[in-house]
Amino acid sequence: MAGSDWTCSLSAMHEWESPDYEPSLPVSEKSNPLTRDIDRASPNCIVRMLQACDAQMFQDGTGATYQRLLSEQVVETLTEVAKQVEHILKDPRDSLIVLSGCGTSGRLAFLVASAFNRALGELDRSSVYSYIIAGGDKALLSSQEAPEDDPKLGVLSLKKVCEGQKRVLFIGISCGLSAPFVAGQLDFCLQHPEVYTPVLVGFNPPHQARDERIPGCTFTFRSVARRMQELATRQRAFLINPAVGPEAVSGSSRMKGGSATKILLEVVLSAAHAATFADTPVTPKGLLQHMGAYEKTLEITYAQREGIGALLEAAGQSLRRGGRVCYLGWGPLGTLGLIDASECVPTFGAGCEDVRGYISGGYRELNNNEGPLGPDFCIAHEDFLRLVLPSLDDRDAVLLIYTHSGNNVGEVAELARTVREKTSNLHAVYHRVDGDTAAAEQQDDINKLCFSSLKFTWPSPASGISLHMQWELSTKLLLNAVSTGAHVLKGKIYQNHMVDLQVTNSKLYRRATRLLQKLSGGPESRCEEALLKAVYRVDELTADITSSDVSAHARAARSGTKAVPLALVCLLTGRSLREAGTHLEQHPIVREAVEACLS
Ligand code: S6P
Repeated sequence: MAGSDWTCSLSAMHEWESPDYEPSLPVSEKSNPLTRDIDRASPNCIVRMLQACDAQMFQDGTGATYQRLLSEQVVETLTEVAKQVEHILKDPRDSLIVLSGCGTSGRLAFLVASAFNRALGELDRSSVYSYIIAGGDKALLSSQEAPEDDPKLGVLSLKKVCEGQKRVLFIGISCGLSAPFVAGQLDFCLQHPEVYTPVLVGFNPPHQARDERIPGCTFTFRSVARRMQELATRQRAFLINPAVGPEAVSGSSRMKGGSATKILLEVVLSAAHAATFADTPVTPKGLLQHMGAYEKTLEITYAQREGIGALLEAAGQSLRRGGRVCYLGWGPLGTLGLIDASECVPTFGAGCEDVRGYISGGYRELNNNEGPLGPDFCIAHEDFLRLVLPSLDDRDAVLLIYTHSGNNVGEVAELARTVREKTSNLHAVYHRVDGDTAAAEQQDDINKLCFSSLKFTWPSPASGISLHMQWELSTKLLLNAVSTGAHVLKGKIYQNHMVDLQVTNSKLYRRATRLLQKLSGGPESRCEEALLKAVYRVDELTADITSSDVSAHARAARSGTKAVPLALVCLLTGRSLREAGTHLEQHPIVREAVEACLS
């Protein structure tokens, strides 16, 4: 396809909602008809596809198969949950609001809990929010996929955080309604209603929640979601689960799933804070207004789609030439840079150095529970200057990410000068309020140093809506577009699937098997067999292997690479593992390797 003339028809926007469209898959795992050809699209076209995908978040739900972000029922539940939060804020003694999730969902739990604790701090109030991320704080900055499968670990970490509390509002986030870690926590809450009120945030209807047996447990995610659904009628549990449409890269819930999580949580918590501290009662109308501000955020962000396309192209070129992409950020936008960069490793099989984030102030600014995470996780600008700058050259792209509101434009200019001595591949992305001319001179200096500068100008906010949260969402969308687009340009995606995924937990194992079925046309049993052979690197499966469970396979998969592409080549060509390995060596770009087999 696709060139520059990609247009998105109304039917393509809605195709995924048809009951006949990939009926066996939950919404969060379906492939998006809008991005079928993203692997061959131009940079501008990629941005337009991502824009259309993101716009699906706010599609009208009237008469639709699924409830949506703005559906009456969803807004009603958000209102109820906001009131629960308000109760706790008004009387926070022995009470806690816990946000928990795995991978991106845990990262957003951290980001949102931190922001609202900061807001409380500014009002001289003590913190009320806690976050839990499966695998602990190092999962904020790296992929820890295995703990996601461990419901007991989920319960243990919840008990630890809630020790001594008498009232806990627990918000469990699992975009796919699938993570056993979160299912375990929700089940524990349901068993202890005298303390815990559970809220589930995700983006599938309950009947599409994962129903796979969880080893050692009597429940599945679906059975937990069903129990919550029953209790929801009495407001003893809450389900916030609008559909936002399939992800641009199938299953990559860091994108829309993460954005929608951020929107929903912020809408709820902002409303509760306004009710408690600004005497503005929680109402569905108020919540809808907040949502409207986020919809506007998408518009303002994608109005710059050509600028985003240029950034994505620069980043893609760097990766293709073996260079690096570095995000240098300030404040929460810096945290978003750290998060986006760390997700490239599990999402695209990228190397740790391919895309890296650094934040001004390092761990002091990040303010995570466990503090500095050791030499493998260097995140401060000083670390960038010490470890990266000496070897930086024009192949590497550097993005400065900041706002004009934090009094740090001078610091940005200084860093820009230092980086410019090593590479001209320097870009600025910044946000400012319309009419704010402070720091204009320093910005001029930065513009002169940078190859491109992307300026986002925002209207002064209506009351109650934090501009900072809109800037964060805008930055998340932009960085997701840059890193996803850059890896698409590098040839990491086939159609709209990530083929080279690591099967390091049960969700990824099942996704890989399905993908092999789809791309090879073979039956499930043959595809799983091929996958296992590639995971264990054997041409014949032993009884030991076939009698092991998925968690053992996921453990084995941690030590190898390219299992899924290898299995696919074997399935498509009938070659042995060794021959398939040679084929992949000859075609290091996964998309080309697959196409060579198919042609
Ligand atoms: C997705 C990301 C993953 C997920 C994690 C939790 O792009 O790479 O780490 O966030 O698997 O998924 P879920 O469905 O429980 O939110």
